[in-house]
Amino acid sequence: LRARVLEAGEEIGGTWYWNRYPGARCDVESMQYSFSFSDEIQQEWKWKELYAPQAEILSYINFVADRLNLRNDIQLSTRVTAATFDSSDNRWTVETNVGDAFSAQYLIMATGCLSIPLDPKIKGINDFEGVLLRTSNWPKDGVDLSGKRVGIIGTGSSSIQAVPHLAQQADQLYVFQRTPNYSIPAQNRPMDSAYEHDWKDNYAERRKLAKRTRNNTLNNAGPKSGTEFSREELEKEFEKRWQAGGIGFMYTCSDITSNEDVNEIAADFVRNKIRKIVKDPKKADILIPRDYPIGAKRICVDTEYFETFNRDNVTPVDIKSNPIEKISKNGVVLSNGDTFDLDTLILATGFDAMTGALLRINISGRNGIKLADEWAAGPKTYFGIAISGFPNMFTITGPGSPSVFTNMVTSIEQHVDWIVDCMTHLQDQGKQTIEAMPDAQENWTAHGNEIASTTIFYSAASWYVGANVEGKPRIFMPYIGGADNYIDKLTEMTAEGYRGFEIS
Ligand code: NA7
Repeated sequence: LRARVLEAGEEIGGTWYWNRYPGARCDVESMQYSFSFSDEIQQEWKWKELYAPQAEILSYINFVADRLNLRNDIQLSTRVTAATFDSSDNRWTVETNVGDAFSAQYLIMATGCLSIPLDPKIKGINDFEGVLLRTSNWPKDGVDLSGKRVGIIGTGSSSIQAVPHLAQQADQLYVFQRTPNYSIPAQNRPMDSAYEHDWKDNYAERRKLAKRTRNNTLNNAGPKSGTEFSREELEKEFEKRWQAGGIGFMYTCSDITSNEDVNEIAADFVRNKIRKIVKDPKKADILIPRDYPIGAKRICVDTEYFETFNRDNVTPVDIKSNPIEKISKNGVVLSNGDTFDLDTLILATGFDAMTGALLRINISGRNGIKLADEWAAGPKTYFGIAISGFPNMFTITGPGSPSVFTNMVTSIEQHVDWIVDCMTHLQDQGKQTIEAMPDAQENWTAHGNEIASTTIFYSAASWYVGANVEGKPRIFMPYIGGADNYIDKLTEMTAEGYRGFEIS
């Protein structure tokens, strides 16, 4: 088989190419957030920090592409606009914005879970006469904000990482916050060489162990349920996790996202931390999340986010109780008439997650059915890797797979391996198509929804459930049953002769 990679960006790197705002950093440890398929590569690359910044990950991706001589197969600055399956020859035609029409037997959608940025629908946004920036497409040469009055809308992971950096430069920084977020300190530090060597000496074993966890990451998942601890003991455990840093906090106990009482103790622990860190009680009051469970929106990981509000030049602005009325040519105007004159306005307002990139391509499957119609009431997939009615099309980390709840690199590798094995199987058997059967897809989707319904995840207006996009169906999109269980089920289905697929 020959492969052609079509990429919208001017360079490779995906998320790590686009999201180059100051402070952008991974929240999975570098030693784990890397490819495992080549021991040579994982031994050779040297990570400089415990959690890698965006620029380092982008260099790593480029290093891998060069090392494997992949560039000749990649066509940059090319956005796929349509993909159409033709049953008469069982091939896909893939059209692009630069006028290509490729014919392909297999179509692999590696379009990303968070790749379609959203601008807020705020009146007058185009009237702003200052500089309008987006964390999701930051100027490549950086921006000098010294002496500037800067506003940032949004307080998700992107903003929480950017704010401490913006604050150091800006004359005044206004953080427009609709929903306060829970955030855990990364406790990032330079890579300790003994730690690096320990990982490199034990990579094969560690990678295997990581795949036996719920999130494909070794971060000391607590085996115990929160109910086995007293409140005091539980708080001690949370303190240990807080000191260790990172998303491991959300794995302190096994039921943190399913037992509301345990979740509330964790949430309260973080609220108290915010109260202690932020010296001005009025600012702290704005920044404390109260009305949704911790983890129901993706947990944030920061470096001195809350501390930054102790600076005189940083002001949190509550736009929940006093929403933005409009953007004027000078800046932001709130409903009560308060105005904030700005030189620069930054949008950190999130993404059309999981389905956004797929639905922006006009995908037509067997008998002309449209993906947009099939998913009108929410995404349906078989294992998040295939869609009924769309033969020979695969989705990498698609909705219905653990994806964003895991170390993405590992989940991507698992899907890539599965797809390659599947195509090899078809070629070996002299078969032309593979297609998920509707009932298998129904069962898988129902299974995912059923697990999600036993969790706290429907209790927040998050992108996990599509709540950040007007009119998007409220369906919990990732698979929350655990990466370990997922891969067992995928392996079992495959071993049973690709149960639930029709191969012809
Ligand atoms: P997120 O986490 O989706 O955050 C977007 C933020 O923007 C969030 O605070 C939103 O508030 C806010 N937002 C969105 N639209 C508006 C409008 N119209 N007005 C005011 N505020 C708004 O995106 P990120 O880029 O930070 O992070 C995405 C993922 O990347 C993250 O989860 C990690 O996986 C990495 P809301 O909470 O909806 O009230």
